[in-house]
Amino acid sequence: MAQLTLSELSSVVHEVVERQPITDMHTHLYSPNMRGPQGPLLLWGIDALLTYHYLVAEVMRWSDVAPDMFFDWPVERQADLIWQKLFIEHSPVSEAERGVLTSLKALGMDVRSRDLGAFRAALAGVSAEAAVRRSLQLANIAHVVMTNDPFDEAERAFWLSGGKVQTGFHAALRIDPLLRGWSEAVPRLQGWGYKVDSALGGDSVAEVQRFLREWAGRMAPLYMAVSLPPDFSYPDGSVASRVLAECILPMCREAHIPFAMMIGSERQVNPTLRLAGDGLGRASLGFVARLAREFPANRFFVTVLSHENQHELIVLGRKFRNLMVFGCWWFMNNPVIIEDMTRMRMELLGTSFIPQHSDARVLEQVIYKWTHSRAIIAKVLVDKYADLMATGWTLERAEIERDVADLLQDNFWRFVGKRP
Ligand code: RAT
Ligand code: ZN
Repeated sequence: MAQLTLSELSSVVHEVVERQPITDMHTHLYSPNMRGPQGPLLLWGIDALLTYHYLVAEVMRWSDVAPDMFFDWPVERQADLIWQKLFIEHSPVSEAERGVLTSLKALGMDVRSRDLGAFRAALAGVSAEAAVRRSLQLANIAHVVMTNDPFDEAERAFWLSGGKVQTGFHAALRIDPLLRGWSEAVPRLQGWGYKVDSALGGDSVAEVQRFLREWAGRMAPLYMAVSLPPDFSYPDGSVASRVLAECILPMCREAHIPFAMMIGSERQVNPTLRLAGDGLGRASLGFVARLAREFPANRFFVTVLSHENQHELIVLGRKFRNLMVFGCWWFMNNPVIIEDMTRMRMELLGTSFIPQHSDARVLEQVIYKWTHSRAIIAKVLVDKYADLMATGWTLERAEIERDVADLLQDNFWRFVGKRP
């Protein structure tokens, strides 16, 4: 096969990155057939896009409406305010604002009109199934991993009735209440018939294991997952440490699935903002090394929310092959940080990491999140390949295709030990 010249490099890399189907390993999307008491669990469409909690936080900086009043409004009215304040009265340069425009453009809207009513009318009446087909195609996504919470009443009924998700959608079993709210989890587990107590005594360990085994059986998750606060540590004599070591990690081994730790979220820094009210903190990652070392038969996906923790996590990735660094999570999902993190990861880990996930909560967000991230990943790759060529090293298109497939799809599937 022909060796690439330096002048061909950029266009080939960008094209390969565009064409590579994605496995989006962490989203808050749902298979379109999943329904709760209020209807489909999936969010899609213009009003959901505009009321994304990232934009709710941003509109509160310009508006003096009381948050409680805002949340009582119908979603169209909330979206109207966000459009007015963030897109009309000020230029929408933040990443979440720009993202709405990238998605609208890809959906065929002429954003020059600034006519929210016209966008609403043009995008109305699309079924969940049709919307999913369109967005996954526009974003070139082959696989979507959901976030599935057995403590969430809205989705329990689907799984308990034996529901099966649409092809291309995959479950991730999310278990935050077990590790960051044990005392509230206990009565709920008890209510569902599990014999647990607040001190994790008696049969509690076996019963939490039974809970996890049953839910893993229902969902067939690709991994188990948790979001941890910045001050989480292990072991620290807490019930959480025991739940982790005695229930979660053994059940991950039994089900042959990795455990994903998303570290650094500080819940409800401003509770009046509800979902938009969470913040972040710098974590101490010694416990990650300890877990990777002491549980070599477990595999860990890890992402961290604080900029200051990124370098430390990458270095840990070099030490443990049972640790897979992934994504630019939430407040890290901004171009300046994505580029910095992707370069740093590549310089320290080669291509043995997963550069991004979308965290999309609203379907059409996958379009902008991946459009923006693909461009950055391609840019970093061009620089790195150009540096190789400067040494006299040669590259073929197939090698670039291999590397890009590793980054955007294969590293994930190899780590979960399954074939897509
Ligand atoms: O990114 C987000 O939308 C956050 O609100 C969280 O959901 C976070 O990604 C998480 O999974 O906890
Ligand atoms: Zn998330």
